[in-house]
Amino acid sequence: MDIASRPSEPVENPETADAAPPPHAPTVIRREDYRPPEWLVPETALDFSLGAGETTVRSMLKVARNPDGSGDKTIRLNGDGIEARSVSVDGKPGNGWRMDGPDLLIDLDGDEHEIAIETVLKPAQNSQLMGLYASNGMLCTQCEAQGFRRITFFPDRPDVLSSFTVRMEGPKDAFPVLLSNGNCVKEGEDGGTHWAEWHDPWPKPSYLFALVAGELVSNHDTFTTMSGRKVDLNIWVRPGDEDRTGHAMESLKASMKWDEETFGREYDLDLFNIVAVSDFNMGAMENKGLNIFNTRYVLADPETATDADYDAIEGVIGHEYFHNWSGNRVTCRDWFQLSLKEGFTVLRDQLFSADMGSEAVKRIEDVRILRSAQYPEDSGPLAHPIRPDSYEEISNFYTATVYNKGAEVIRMMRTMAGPERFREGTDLYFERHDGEAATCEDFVKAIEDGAGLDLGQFRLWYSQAGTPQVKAKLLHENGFATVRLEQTVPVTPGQPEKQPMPIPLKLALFERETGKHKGEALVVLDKESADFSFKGHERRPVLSINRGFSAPVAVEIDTTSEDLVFLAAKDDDAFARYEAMQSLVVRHLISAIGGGLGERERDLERDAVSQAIESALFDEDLDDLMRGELMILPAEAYLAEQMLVADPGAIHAEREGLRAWLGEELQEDFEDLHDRVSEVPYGRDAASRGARKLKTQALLYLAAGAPEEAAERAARQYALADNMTDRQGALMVLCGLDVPERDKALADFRKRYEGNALVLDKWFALQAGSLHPDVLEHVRELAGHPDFTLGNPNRVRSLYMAFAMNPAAFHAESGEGYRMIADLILKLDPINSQTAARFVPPLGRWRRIEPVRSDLMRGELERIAATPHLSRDVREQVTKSLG
Ligand code: 0A1
Ligand code: ZN
Repeated sequence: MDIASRPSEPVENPETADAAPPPHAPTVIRREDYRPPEWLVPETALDFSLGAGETTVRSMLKVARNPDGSGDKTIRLNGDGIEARSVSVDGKPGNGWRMDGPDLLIDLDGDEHEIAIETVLKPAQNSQLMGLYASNGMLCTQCEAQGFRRITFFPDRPDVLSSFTVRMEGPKDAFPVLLSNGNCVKEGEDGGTHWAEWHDPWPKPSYLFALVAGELVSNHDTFTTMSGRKVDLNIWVRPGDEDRTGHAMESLKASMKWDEETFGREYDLDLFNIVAVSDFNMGAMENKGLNIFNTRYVLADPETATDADYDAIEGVIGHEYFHNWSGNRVTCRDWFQLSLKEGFTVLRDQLFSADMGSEAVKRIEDVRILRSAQYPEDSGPLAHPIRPDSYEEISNFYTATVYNKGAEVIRMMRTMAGPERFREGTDLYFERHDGEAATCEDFVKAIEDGAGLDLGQFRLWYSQAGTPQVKAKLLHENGFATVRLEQTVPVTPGQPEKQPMPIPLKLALFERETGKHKGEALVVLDKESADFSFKGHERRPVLSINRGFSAPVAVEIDTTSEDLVFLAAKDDDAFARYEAMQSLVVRHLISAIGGGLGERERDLERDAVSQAIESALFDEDLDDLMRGELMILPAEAYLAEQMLVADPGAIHAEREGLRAWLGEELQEDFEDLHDRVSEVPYGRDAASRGARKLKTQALLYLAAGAPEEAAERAARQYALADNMTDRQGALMVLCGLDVPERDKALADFRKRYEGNALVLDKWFALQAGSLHPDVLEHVRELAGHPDFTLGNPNRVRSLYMAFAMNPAAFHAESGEGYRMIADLILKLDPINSQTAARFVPPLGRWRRIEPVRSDLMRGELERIAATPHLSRDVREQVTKSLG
């Protein structure tokens, strides 16, 4: 390749230099500014000479003018922190190239050219974990959303699909395994160096490119697809970890089968590789044929992984696999369409997990995540529609809104169409857009056409942010039961006015005497208010609404505690039953927190809650997994959501006070329950998992109401545990108590799992998330622990995210919790800005917090904002949080 040396510093146009924006002026990218690419890249050949210290990348791009472009002769090749060592066009050292900030521009006269570029990377110094980086001795890549431009210059946008051939060579001892997308087509060796060439037959955008090189071993299996093709499956891990890959492999095969049966989607390569890496910013990545996973979503055995870990692995393996169609075969036109692949794929993974286990429990878990993570986002300064209109840093938009609310929006379409017609819609979507970079509008249109729905007004769910609030009231007259519904969509940043949305609500009317209803109805509230009448109700029925959580809205029902107790005991929709229980508790806690309860009222309300919990404890028709759900008190974040201005101290005190009261009141019941479930032997079946869930739930109540009894039981549970669920549950309870058993168990845990990074993460998280009064001090000490490092996102999250999500500690009146998180953000930003930015939203809640804490929180945000050289990630989040 010809070498044409060029200066690599940004070239400034002298005429516009004065007008150049100040260094920190944000560059806002807008959805409405989308233009098709001027140039396409039908073929890409990459050649890597691998080394952790230095890797050389030679790229050869066949580029072709886009007939849909405007005819601009300049091709923009994005770059980020890289320099071109050489550039040539059609075999000649290029003269016509120049830098525009980080991007490389070349003027091209004809319609087709070959561009060759050489870059040199330093993977071991890449602490951002975007692009090519070193992790635990191996080299791996992360390119979504804009990491490919840290490897080589390229039109790094999802609507440029290219057919990739990748050659890599490197020392065989350091990198015995060489992987990339697609199939390995050639390999060879020469002395201590070896090489492999991979070809991916499916054109893809650069964000789906991946490469892995390192010492890895695989758990190998096969899967025969619905058309009879045999696919080789490998899960690659560090030597020694292979015994913990069985569950991931089972989950993968189940996902492949499920997608064939449920969505008619067949895998399209002869090989599917998964690699587990220990340094990873997110959960996992769906690179074509070569998924890269955070180790925490791969490795599991009963001794080191909890039931929740097993479930998460199944869900994430499914999620990444399902992206092969919803994301890879049909990708996104631009990053504003992120929910096209993420919302849809989350829905697909939710349906998969529901089919693999308990549908009801899965639904409750999904709603719990939505309410504690997405609702606060939707009501805060960072609120955005599931299809945002603008961004500064796209990494900040991998949010609960785009993912989880995105899934709820598509689920509503499925609810309105019914599963069969919805499937016709998704079939049409895949058929129409296979091989394309599509938009959310394309998806809605395909569902509209395929399922036969009118989704005209429904499109508002894509453009309006904010959680709709629905007020429901039941009127009863002359044998008619009328459900009166009213909606408001709250104002959100940049959206002062809202239109009513179509809200599909499943409802049922229960007869008090029989405890039965005559069938479920689906009503769609598409105006500000509407009445829905049902005849044949001689006596006033009990209203059960938003059954199955048919719409992601907040419903306020004008009803009595008595009716809620009725539904909590009798509703045949598991979600609605859970919801009634939650409403009962939420309602009581909100009035108690507001100080508006007299002693007598408080006693009455507490009695109602205890009655509902008791009915859950003793209902023989309930399985234990569901019983466990009914026992979980509403999260403090969700309670805070119900208030215009929240006092986190009061919320915590009331919630824990209620738990302590229940723990005392029902002490014997909880002890009996703990005794009963402690007898159940370990198994992966639902009954055994349910027993483990209840074991820890019972301990939590006892810890609040009868701490000594709880400490003894938890210490015993810890000592006798033959699995991580029991051991972690017991340790969590002990961590919150000021008892000698606490330190003993913590020391044992650390020693027992020496060298296991994922379990050590739990050790950090349990202490940072505990109810212990000295958490702040513990966290400060743990930050100085030899095993703590800012270089590993899992470790950072295990200490600091657990802390930021621990309301009592984070919201300490002194403001020390806020200071700690702000200090972390500033320290982490230069190392890993993407992860640093994820810690801003907890501080961003200041407007909804009582004045003293609110000032302290805002003060910390201002301190961050005043710091020079912030990353774009942190700057965007902090500025918006203050704005
Ligand atoms: N598409 C992935 C999420 C993902 C996004 C960015 C990443 O960069 C660090 C990594 C992963 C998914 O939805 O699973
Ligand atoms: Zn995804």
